[in-house]
Amino acid sequence: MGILFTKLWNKLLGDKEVKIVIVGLDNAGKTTTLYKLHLGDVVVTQPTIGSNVEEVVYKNIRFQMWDLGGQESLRSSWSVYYTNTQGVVLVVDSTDRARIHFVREELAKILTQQDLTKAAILVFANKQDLKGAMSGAEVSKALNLHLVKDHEWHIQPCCALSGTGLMPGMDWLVDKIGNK
Ligand SMILES: Nc1nc2c(ncn2[C@@H]2O[C@H](COP(=O)(O)OP(=O)(O)O)[C@@H](O)[C@H]2O)c(=O)[nH]1
Ligand SMILES: [Mg+2]
Repeated sequence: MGILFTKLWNKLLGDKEVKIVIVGLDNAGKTTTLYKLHLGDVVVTQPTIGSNVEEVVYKNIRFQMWDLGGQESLRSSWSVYYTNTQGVVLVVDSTDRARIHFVREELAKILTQQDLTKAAILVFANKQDLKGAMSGAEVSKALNLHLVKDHEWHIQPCCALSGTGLMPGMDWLVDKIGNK
């Protein structure tokens, strides 16, 4: 996966500085996804607001990741994190039907962020290996993605544990960012 990814980035992005944020509720599979991409060591940073942001810098790309929800103090500082972000990866636990409405609300808030008006949104419908997981179409519907007209978005079913679906999703995102 690492080598493929390198080729992809080299082809599309050159030396351009890129920032991608990975968000989702706790337990969605964000850390698993980031590690599965084999980009290098993930560094946990301690921002002044006191919340953990995991970060990996890979070539000219900065990935930052944090949990959505439960941290009002973080939310008020979101704009700090979203500055210069070209791509957002939203990781969803497709088996977590009880909290999907919460993800929808969080996504709606993300989409209103001034700093993200041009960002492409990739949604990973994760944990497709588990019985009872919502399909990509179901997650899409539950998140009201069809109502999102002012951002480019894409939904990708995946299994972060095995890596299935991760590259097609990142491929889409890189393509969108590279064409900007
Ligand atoms: N079955 C299954 N479990 C997964 C998948 N992705 C993540 N997990 C598990 O879900 C739990 C939470 O994953 P983690 O990456 O820590 O979530 P985070 O809180 O969003 O960073 C861990 O036990 C992972 O092993 C997946 O695709 N399938
Ligand atoms: Mg995590």
